[in-house]
Amino acid sequence: MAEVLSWEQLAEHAVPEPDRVNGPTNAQAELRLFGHPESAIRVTLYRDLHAWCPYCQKIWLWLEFKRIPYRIRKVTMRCYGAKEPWYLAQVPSGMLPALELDGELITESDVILLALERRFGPLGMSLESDQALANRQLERLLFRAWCLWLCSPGLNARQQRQAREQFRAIAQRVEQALSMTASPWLASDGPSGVDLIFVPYLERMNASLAYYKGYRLRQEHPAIDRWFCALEALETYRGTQSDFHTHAHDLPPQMGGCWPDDDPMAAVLAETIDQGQGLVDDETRWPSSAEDEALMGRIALSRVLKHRSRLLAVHPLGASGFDQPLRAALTTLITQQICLPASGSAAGLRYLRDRISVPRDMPLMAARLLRQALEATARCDGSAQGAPIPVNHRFDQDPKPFQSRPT
Ligand SMILES: N[C@@H](CCC(=O)N[C@@H](CS)C(=O)NCC(=O)O)C(=O)O
Repeated sequence: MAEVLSWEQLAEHAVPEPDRVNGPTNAQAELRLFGHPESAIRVTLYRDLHAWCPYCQKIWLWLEFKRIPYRIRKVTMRCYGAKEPWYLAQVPSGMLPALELDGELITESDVILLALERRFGPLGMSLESDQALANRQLERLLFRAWCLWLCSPGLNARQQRQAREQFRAIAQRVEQALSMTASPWLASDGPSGVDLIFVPYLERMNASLAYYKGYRLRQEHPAIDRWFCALEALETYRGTQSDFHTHAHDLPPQMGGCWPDDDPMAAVLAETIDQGQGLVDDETRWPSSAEDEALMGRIALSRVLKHRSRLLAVHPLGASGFDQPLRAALTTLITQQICLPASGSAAGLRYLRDRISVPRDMPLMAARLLRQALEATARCDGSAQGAPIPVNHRFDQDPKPFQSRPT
């Protein structure tokens, strides 16, 4: 067993905060300039604090790919906590996203995308072209087949098979649409606006169908896998990408429940995801070298150090009870050597493992390494689990204590 490092020793492995404003796409920024002066800003995006809302992700990706300077104002989604009154005063329904463009407030993600396209020009193929319209309809068809399968309680074995086959048939139509071009994309010249419209739900389908249905989207549909691989090669996409653990547990309150099929593969994949192992190849096929991994471990460490006092204060074991186990897990993260945590800390370590939110807190790969280190440390102390993750809400994920500026 390795010796548990002190906070001062751990801090020696931290990396400096990246440039949130002009650097790579990230969930923490409140201002994005892409090298322009602040006076060039014409856009404010109202987006959810968790960087989880699929409709916000479309707009977020579009602005990032087009490198349009913009401000971000973050708003709490209902299932994580109370909605900010200043936002309700502007958008009484409280729905996200919203966008201010040259002083005009616009809601509804598709309306927002069209307004942005008209003001700044399309990203590749226009969203109003016949081909894009057909693809957008296909995206909604796939969405409906997914919802029917994932969110219908009490399906019997025959209905589960039927729902699976309905989904498969529409996913095959998406594959056909993808094979119309020589590139991995829906339009030939790089990711276009219509590709971005597919991103949020294909990402959520990929995660939730593995977890609840044992259906491995990327294995079943090679053209969709090629499309994901091409996306993952882009740093801009990776900055917005969530992981399977976050999606599997953030979807139920949003969707009104997600229901597992009686499929042994679903149970195996769900357990692997819950333990924080990640699903290599299904979740991401972005290759990471040993060097990348070491850096990602240090990024995870730095994110924990930044929020250390709040993390300890809100933890069920309390600051004094969780200080040593957390340092033990972080030591493992950095040194790859197992450290013994204080007795009785397994549930507390797993509580944190289950409450890392991607990309709100850190990138996918950093979170995977941190979850793995927390689990490996917890195992030294036994099999006790943290409080179950709620399925009707995620108030356990209220980000307010971690915000740098009051709302
Ligand atoms: N049709 C809307 C749907 C937007 C939507 O459903 N947003 C959800 C989040 S994913 C929302 O704001 N829900 C209220 C809340 O969670 O606070 C659009 O495309 O913009």
